[in-house]
Amino acid sequence: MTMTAPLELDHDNYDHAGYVVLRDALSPSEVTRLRAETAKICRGDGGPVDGLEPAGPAESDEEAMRRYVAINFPHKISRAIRETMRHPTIVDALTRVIGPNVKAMQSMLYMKAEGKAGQAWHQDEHFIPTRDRSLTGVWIALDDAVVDNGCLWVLPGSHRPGVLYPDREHDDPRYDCAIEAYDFPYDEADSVPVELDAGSVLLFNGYLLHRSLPNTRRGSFRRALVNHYMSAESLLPWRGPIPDGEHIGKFDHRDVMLVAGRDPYAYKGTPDLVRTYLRRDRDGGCDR
Ligand SMILES: O=C(O)CCC(=O)C(=O)O
Repeated sequence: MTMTAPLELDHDNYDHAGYVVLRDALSPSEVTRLRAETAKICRGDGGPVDGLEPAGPAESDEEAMRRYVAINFPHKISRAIRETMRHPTIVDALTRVIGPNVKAMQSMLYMKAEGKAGQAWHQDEHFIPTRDRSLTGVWIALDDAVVDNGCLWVLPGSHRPGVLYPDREHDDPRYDCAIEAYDFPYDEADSVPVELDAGSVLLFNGYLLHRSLPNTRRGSFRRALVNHYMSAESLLPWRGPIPDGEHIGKFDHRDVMLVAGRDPYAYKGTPDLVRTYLRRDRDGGCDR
């Protein structure tokens, strides 16, 4: 892991807009390593992934990656991903927006090949509720992410009221099966695409409204590693989205990884609860 100089982080702008871009936070070799890891995991050679069919010897890495939109909790099987979650440049920025004590609780690895759906408007705190509103997303581009391959879009400043807007199921074919937020006091016309070069990072507040559109670029992928963090001081009453629907860690989800400072709840331990699994793909229908 290369140690890079801390990047400029304009705190006022982060507080105002709800997000900041860390340009070239990862080196080209770190991106190359994560791309290779993505192919290995999709082939079934990176460790157990619930729902994944191992690729045959005749299948190329591209074919293996094209089969799936995303894999949840890849850090549970991948050292390269755990190391990226502790990347010094990213952790430095996190300590400046969250505080000295920071833990990670989830990772998602997107392949998002051409034709794969995006995700409707949502706020990440809806899915991962912290007690102190410290949830912070770190979206790492592993390919250049632009509008036509389905980069993220944000509604700047939408985190500021600290309100979780209503949500509902939807039938919009542009988006995957996850719920959509609605009835928020922002105009979609004011949203902005966050185009990133591979290796750059979008760091964003857990209340920020964001979405992504489908990948419509011929033959492309829009790979990204997305990790979530919060203050180590907060309990995490998170019903983890594990495939069998069990509610894990009802009051304080502890399958967490400390990335900075100290964990005041270390005495509770960090049980290994969550498994790596394939994200449900709209192609298979949204069984509602
Ligand atoms: O990368 C995407 O397409 C969606 C990611 C997202 O919305 C999230 O991580 O909350």
